[in-house]
Amino acid sequence: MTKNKKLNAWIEEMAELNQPDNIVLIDGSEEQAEKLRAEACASGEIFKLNQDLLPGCYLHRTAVNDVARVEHRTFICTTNKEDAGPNNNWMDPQECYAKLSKLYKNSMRGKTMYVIPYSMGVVGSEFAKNGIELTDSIYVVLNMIIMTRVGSAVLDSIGEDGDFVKGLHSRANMDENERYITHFPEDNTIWSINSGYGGNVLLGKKCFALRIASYLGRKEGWMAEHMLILGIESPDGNVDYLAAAFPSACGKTNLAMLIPPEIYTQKGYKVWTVGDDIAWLRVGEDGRLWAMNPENGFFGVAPGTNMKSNPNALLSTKKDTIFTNVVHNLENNSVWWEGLDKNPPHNAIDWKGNPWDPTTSDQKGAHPNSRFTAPIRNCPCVSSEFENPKGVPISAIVFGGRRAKTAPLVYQSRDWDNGVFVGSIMASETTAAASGAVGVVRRDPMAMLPFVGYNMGDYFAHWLEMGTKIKNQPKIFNVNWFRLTDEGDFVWPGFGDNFRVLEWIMKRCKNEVDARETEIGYVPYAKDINLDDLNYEISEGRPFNVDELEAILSVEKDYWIKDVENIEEFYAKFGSRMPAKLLEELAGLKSRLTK
Ligand code: OXD
Ligand code: MN
Repeated sequence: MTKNKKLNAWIEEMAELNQPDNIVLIDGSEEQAEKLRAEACASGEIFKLNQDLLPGCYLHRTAVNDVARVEHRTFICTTNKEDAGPNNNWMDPQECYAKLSKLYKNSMRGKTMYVIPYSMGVVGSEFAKNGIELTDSIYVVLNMIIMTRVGSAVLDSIGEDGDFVKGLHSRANMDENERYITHFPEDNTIWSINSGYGGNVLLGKKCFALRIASYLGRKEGWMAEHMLILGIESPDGNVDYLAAAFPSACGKTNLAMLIPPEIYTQKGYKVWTVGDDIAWLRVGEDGRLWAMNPENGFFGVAPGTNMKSNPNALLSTKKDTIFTNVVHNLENNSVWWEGLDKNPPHNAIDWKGNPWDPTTSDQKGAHPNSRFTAPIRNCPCVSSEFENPKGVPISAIVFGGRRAKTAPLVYQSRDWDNGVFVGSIMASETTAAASGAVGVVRRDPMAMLPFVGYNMGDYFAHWLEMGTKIKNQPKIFNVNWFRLTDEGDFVWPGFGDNFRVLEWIMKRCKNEVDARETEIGYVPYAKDINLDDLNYEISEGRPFNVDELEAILSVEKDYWIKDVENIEEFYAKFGSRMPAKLLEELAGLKSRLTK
């Protein structure tokens, strides 16, 4: 089937196991993609939307029991359990292969197995990596064509003896009790079964570009991170880049495509998007840290996306996009979701496939995790450097979380090691919107808890080790857009106004502004965050002002002392794999707070 013997043998072996009726190689051509779209429309797997309103756009609905990533069914299979660490579910590789082989057996009978050659990064470039995904789903093929670079050019780049990550996906019988998302980092292999949901089946994304890539990065001296990448253009035309990690539901996609307040755009400031979810970071020849986005599309959450919250994301979905689990508006054969606008359709089908009318139904029309899969090239603010195979040089790394009180609006770490500590203690509090208790602190180091393909203690050590290799280190910051008043209102306006904080961060990187040294790091003086033209009412009749700013820049020791206890418990889970340096950082923080 290809020039690569190892690849051919593996395809044969997987076909023998799954017994598809046909095998089709995805060549990346528009003709082939169009044929597959027609086939999927005919079978009801996707629906063609109004091509005048949404050219090239389709709608898909997953099974109702299959709407999100399944962390409890996600496994890292390393020879030694310790290497997967307490942050991962573990299975012995041979045991897992044997167990899943039974589930895959004959699972593609009567179906076609598609062979998708794909590249994470610009095809054939030095920092790109190749993968092959075998799947029985046209929906997966069409999504992979948007999310990655797919086709024959990738096979050419793999050549006769090149390496590739082997991914096998079968929908099998969609039994959620037999759903497995498994990774074999020692063999560059991913096996996914009984799911059709993006995060579980688009194997280039979380499975390869984070879990397998983080393992490879440690071995090869680079980093795979759950980070957006953006560029800030100043009026003089200079662009500085930052990479930022946030847990889910913290506005990562919004920040990646932020539109600065008018007082800045009038002066000529702009934000350019390089990526919204994943960054691969390497040390460049110039001793700086360079970041590239290995993906080619956005797999964004639809609800809440509108022309106010994120016009660039919404505009990205106006053509060549696949919508999953949103409302099907039968009035004009388009799509709708909660938070799009105030005009829900009355003649519609909800995400479960049932007739839906918002005036009579108390159910949401779109699933809260409904998605759009859109090509990055559609984004009005896509960076000119997006296709640069080397990526962009990073001036600042920004960590963030959702904390009602503890973390100030922004602070800067003392140095790289302290910055690694700041990333390692990242946390979010659960909100009323999420299931489970409200206000519970969930630690999510570097937003990578579900995505590190090995022991988190070793991951921290790798971050520390990388610091020793970067001559011109980026500065490391932490932000918290989510401070609440005692009444539960957001103090900071967020969205585009977050640019005011990014401006301070960039000034710190250029040594253009002073800061106040505190127990946790460097915090801005309130006068140095530009509040010009900021019109925001925290609650009715309570305008945001410099006193409110002072309040959210304060370091509240009692909260921090409590947080230290929680961090101590969290660190203890990693036992002897926890780097001594981070334990020292924690002890240092504790002693500064209790002095
Ligand atoms: C995502 C996630 O879908 O982080 O990007 O869950
Ligand atoms: Mn993500």
